Amino acid sequence: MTGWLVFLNTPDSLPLFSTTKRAGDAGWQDGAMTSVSVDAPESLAAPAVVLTIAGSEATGGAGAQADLKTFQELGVFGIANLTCIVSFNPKDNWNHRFVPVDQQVIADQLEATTAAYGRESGAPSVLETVKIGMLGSPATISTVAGALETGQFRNVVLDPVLICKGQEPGHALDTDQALKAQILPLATFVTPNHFEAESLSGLEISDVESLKAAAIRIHELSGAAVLAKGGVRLEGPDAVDVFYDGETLEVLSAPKVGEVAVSGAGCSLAAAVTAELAKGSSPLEAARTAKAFVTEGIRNRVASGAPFDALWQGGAR
Ligand code: PXL
Repeated sequence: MTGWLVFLNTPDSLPLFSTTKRAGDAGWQDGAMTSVSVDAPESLAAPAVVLTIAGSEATGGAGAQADLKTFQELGVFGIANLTCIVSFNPKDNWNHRFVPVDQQVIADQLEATTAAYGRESGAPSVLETVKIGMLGSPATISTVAGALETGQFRNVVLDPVLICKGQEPGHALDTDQALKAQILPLATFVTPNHFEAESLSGLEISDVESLKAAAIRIHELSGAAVLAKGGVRLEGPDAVDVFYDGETLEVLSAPKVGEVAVSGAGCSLAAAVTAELAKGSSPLEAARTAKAFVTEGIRNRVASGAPFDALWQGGAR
């Protein structure tokens, strides 16, 4: 097969390499481009393709940015469709400034992604695994639920972001209720933190036994595999999470790294589960790998001028 090295007509642009596009393909006839034929391998292994439907968090610790970095580290091709933009406010105690993306723009992103990588797209690696992060409003929840209801996704990993670090609980009850009613039943894997596990299960969680009870309850409510995170919230030397999928109940435990939650840990955990499921792991294997990935990311966390550290996805390298 022949590939094409393409140079844009700007002196300092980098060469772009494609093994699948040919000079005559639509979009490659622009007079601003010149192309040179080079040899390319006969076939390239197509990486698994995954999508995150999530918010942007401007400082790069959480949200879609954390998801994409996790996907890249774990060897899958990551796509992000943005639902909102969060900019912490350093002049107001680093509280969240939240701007939703227009519903039509969310729908447009989903349409483009499905056309490029969905079941009907002809892509060598079909997009069947999606992670749902921060949705932020009932309107966005309805738009995203509509996309999930088309049945194009085999794995739907839900990080049920009910509240971000620093936010007051219960600030947006209508959003929380819409998430429980419309998205939770469509999930195949859910990763609630301590607060979210209490909210979804209706149970108080104070130790490993109550975390197990909550994981079982959330599985009963959703039918999904559950990875309920005790994190730094439960007392003791270890960060303890509970996995339950209706058959296997397993406590995943790793020594705590500090006593303060790190930004992006929840996003990266769910993104790592997503990547591993897309590569063919079982839910339990995906949970174990994700826990190890996040533990290393926290161990190698990144400090900044913000009053919280960010997980480093390269920590496991
Ligand atoms: O960590 C939860 C989270 C998810 N997504 C976005 C966020 C946050 C927390 O700040 O901003 C976009």
